[in-house]
Amino acid sequence: PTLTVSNTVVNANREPVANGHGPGLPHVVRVPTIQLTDQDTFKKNLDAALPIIFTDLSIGPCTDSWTNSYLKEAIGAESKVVVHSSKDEKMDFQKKNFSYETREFGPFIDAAERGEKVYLRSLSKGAPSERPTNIYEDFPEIAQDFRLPEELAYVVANMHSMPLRISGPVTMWLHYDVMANVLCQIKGRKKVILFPPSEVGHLGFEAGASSSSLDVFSSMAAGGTSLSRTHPHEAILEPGTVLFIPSLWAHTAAPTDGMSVAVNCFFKSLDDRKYAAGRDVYGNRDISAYEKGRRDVQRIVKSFEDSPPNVSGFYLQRLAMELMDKAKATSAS
Ligand code: AKG
Repeated sequence: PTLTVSNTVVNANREPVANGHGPGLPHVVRVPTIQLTDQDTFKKNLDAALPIIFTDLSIGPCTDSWTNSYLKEAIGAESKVVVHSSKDEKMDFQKKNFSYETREFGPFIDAAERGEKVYLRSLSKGAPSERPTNIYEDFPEIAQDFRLPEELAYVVANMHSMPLRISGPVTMWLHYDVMANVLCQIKGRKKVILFPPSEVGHLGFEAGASSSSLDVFSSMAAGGTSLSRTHPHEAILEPGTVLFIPSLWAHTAAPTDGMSVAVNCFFKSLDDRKYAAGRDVYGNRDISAYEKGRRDVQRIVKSFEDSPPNVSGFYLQRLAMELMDKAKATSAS
């Protein structure tokens, strides 16, 4: 789509990363950083739907105060958290190469600091499988140190959830969220790789899944993979910076030097009626048109069941091609 807002705002320095080119390598784009000074600029960036890093926002004293010992003291070293624990550096939701473990917060954060492969993505304390988490309700002892500044008033007004994320050196699997997101990096540095929604077909997502097993960090360094047809957007997050992740941009993240502490805020960027009715604890339940579309696909497939396989295969392919043409025309418009 044509951007109607100034390029200096939404498209600032959206340039190839210097060493991102090589035979068969993907074309890596650096996510630009801007100083966000007002709510209007945030809204323009939201409408442009491109990732961008905001600096100089007042997100509260957490960037200084959230030392491990402070967090332990405030949250309680013995309070229980459910964390992902993995043998592999790269966690994979599809292959489930991690387990969910209930740990005491103190030993958990010590383990993250020692470099163990653990990851806390907080859940609602009262009703983890029913209600989205919110740091103000689930970690009130530390939440007052974190705030969303007025430049992000849109996020506050359309909030879905606010998970606390504390991790050792593990990679969050490639996934997309249906909610838009501002990822506030508080401690440690992190690299996030994001892909435009139009490139979802190259990223190894199986039908109906919002996560993929693709090892993005390794594949980016190797030529001739399916990534050579993609444009990974690379964001380096320093403590105190805030990454806007537009809805449906697949992303994966890894701390660059050990431990990471972040809070992210999922918020609605679509008309309320587009979202699936009912529960969405993680902010990644697909929109209702897609859920209905998948049921329609099942019906279509079923309607060919009494045809010989060569006939049903032929017509299912023709239908798939028709849908692909529509998808391409829509992405390009
Ligand atoms: C998200 O905010 O949706 C993420 O996936 C963040 C992952 C991370 O920061 O570890």
